[in-house]
Amino acid sequence: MGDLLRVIGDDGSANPQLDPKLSPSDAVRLYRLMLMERILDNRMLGLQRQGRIGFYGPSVGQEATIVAPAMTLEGNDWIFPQYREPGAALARGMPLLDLVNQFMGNAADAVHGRQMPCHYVFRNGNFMSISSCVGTQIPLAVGAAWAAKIRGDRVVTLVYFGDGGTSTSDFHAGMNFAGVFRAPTVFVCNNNQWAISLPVARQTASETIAQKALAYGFDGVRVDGNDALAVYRAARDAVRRARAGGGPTLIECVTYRLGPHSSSDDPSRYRDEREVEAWWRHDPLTVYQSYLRHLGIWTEEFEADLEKAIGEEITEAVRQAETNPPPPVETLFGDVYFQMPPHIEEQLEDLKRVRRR
Ligand SMILES: Cc1ncc(C[n+]2csc(CCOP(=O)(O)OP(=O)(O)O)c2C)c(N)n1
Ligand SMILES: [Mg+2]
Repeated sequence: MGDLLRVIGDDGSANPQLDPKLSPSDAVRLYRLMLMERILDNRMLGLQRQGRIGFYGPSVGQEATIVAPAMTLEGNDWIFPQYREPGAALARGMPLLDLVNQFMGNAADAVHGRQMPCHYVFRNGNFMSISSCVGTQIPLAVGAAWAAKIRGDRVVTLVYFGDGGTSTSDFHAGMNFAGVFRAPTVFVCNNNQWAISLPVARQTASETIAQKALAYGFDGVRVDGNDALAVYRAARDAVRRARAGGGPTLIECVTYRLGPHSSSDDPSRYRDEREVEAWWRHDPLTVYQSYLRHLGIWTEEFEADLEKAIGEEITEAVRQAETNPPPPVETLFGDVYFQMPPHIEEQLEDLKRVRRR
């Protein structure tokens, strides 16, 4: 359990025993989604600094951990995200424009600007709404899986959470319940070594996070979270096992948060830049590029074309999103009551009067 699962070797070849053998189109799709997430992060942080979006939580360094598990799911499966998974939402088919509308909290945002930026939802892709509260998505994923099992649906739920999330009582409740009821849930822990300013060594005294699964009666695997093929392989096996009635799996993806916790954080205040530099040498995009190069797919020209296409796609989404007005203030009153109580109705009328003035 202490060993790290790796598939991509130093020369870019995939270990033949472990290679998930992606089709060439899936292999490229995986890379495109990771690169999209990287470029999107840079652009959105830039927009946040310009005051065009309110807040942003980047996922630089964690792209493999985020995108690969989402790609192993089927259409009826569900994702219960943490808050750093735009690549997973895009993998579920969320239009980029919907994502950017949510970051801007404008009138076209599916959640009407009521959530923090970066707390998106994609109902058509069974991508649950994001909750800031650390760990709350974990028992929800297990409950949904259990419901599916009772109904006899062959549905798997996949839940993302961080190393910090493993210290919550929700982690315990979810893991315990999943173990007892053999819920078809795949637990994906992004162990990015930090929970804002708290290092993982202060989070848990366990040698690994994966080993915690043992106490709940199911398997835990520890994966190089910057090796997209290793993450894919572990997630695919766990999803298959869950779907076949074999119960849950915990996957610990050992990775690193290369950027700040969020646009409101300055990590130079609490961590050594040399640690960050060391992890940049194991950048999941570079690791995966070496695999694609080994396959004869990746060239500098391929990269340049892809970066250009993604850049243009984002520019266009931002342009369109910025043509949308803010949500009308009256929407504050919507979507809560089936029948609005009189005192709330009165407040709405007051608001309209004030606005007319
Ligand atoms: C219940 C709860 N406590 C504290 C916070 C403040 N908070 C937001 S993110 C975070 C750290 C989470 O770390 P981790 O689970 O490792 O996820 P990461 O941000 O590293 O992806 C904290 C403490 C919160 N949102 N909810
Ligand atoms: Mg963390």
